[in-house]
Amino acid sequence: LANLGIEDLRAHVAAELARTRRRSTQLTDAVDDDDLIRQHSPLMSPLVWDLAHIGSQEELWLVRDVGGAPAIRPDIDDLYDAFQHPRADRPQLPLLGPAEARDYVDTVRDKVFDLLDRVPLEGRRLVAQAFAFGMIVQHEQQHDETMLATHQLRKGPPALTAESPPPPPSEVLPPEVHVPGGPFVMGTSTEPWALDNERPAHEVHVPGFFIDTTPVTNGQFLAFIDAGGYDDPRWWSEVGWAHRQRADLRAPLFWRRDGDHWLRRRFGHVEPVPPHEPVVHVSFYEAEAYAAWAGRRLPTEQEWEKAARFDPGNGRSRRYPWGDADPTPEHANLGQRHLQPAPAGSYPAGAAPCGARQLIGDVWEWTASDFRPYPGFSAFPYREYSEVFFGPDYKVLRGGSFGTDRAACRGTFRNWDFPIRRQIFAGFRCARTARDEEGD
Ligand code: AVJ
Ligand code: FE
Repeated sequence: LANLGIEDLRAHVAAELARTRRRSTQLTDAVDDDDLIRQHSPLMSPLVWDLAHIGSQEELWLVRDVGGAPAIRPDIDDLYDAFQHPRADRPQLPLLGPAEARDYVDTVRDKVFDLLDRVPLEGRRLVAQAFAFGMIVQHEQQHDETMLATHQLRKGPPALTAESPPPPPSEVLPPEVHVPGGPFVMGTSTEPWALDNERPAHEVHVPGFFIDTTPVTNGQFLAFIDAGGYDDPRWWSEVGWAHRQRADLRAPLFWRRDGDHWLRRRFGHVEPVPPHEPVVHVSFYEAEAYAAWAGRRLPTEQEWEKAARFDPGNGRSRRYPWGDADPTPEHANLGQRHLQPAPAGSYPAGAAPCGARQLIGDVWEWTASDFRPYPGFSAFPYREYSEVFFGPDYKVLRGGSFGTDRAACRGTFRNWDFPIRRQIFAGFRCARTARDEEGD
């Protein structure tokens, strides 16, 4: 992207906007109007809110800010401001109906395509102007993942279809891989569409550690359940145990015991829990408890990024585990192509230099770290994107899931959520500090 000429950049942005809108349309056309305006869980907005919010942000950031054009619908700004209304309250608002919301996002998009043809994307303004378009693509993609989570919470017959992921290669992988101690460059100052919280690039010193080759699987997580892990406060932090008690947690969200085995609900299908698939829909607290039971811990965000990006051959940090090339379907399970994680050990072409697999795609991975600014952080373009979330309340998740688009996922990408959250497509892998005799 950084090396594209201006016309190529315009064409790239136009193609990404169109590709993203096709996904939003699929997610909202898959159900009827009743279903679009209904709230499927107090944790989520009605789908029709997400759709009009996508248009509203696009109007604010592109049509008005970049284009300097007058407002199309100044009357609805407040309805679609996520800070004004918590998700649980959104169904009570006088929202645009499904037909109005579709008309609105189409109107905004027409103006954005006009703007894209005439906006100067060269010189000093290129970075800010092009970034605004990239940010809007990513924003819509993020809401497409949120809408996918709403689909997962929705009761009733399946509305979405997708191919199963390919089977994993039949090799025996080591359970963990080593990452050498020493400095590495975390974050980025050059990735064109990186958001403010991924910036700037900075050197960090990370002592040697081991990290799981793959995310923790359902089969491994079942062993924790069978060993009474949910009933043993030894494995849980104090706040984690309090939450486990209050919320009566006994298994990942969407699991149900059926005699002596477990079933899970996945986009309207009920099926036996597949043992080789990465576990998904667990909170940070459950991930932390599993790791303690396994005699290990969650990786810090620094460890995760070093495992994913550090190339010991030349000391550089890669854009992705496999190198600097943009993701393809051979590298990672991204983009809602498959509506489930691929079995552990899949995607050998996406392996990191350390040997870890599936760091990008499949499931978001909880890290041990709070969401904090990097040294030298500066909010861009708004404090509300990241800065207001910094602090101890949110934990960082890395790597993206099967529901994340490649435009909204990089080796440097940082997601964050409350540690109790389970409706997101989150799993984890474990780590441990290298002992002295294991070298650094
Ligand atoms: C980065 C995924 C936590 O969905 O709350 C969407 C992204 N910000 N609209 C979210 C976002 C504003 C954000 N996450
Ligand atoms: Fe948003």
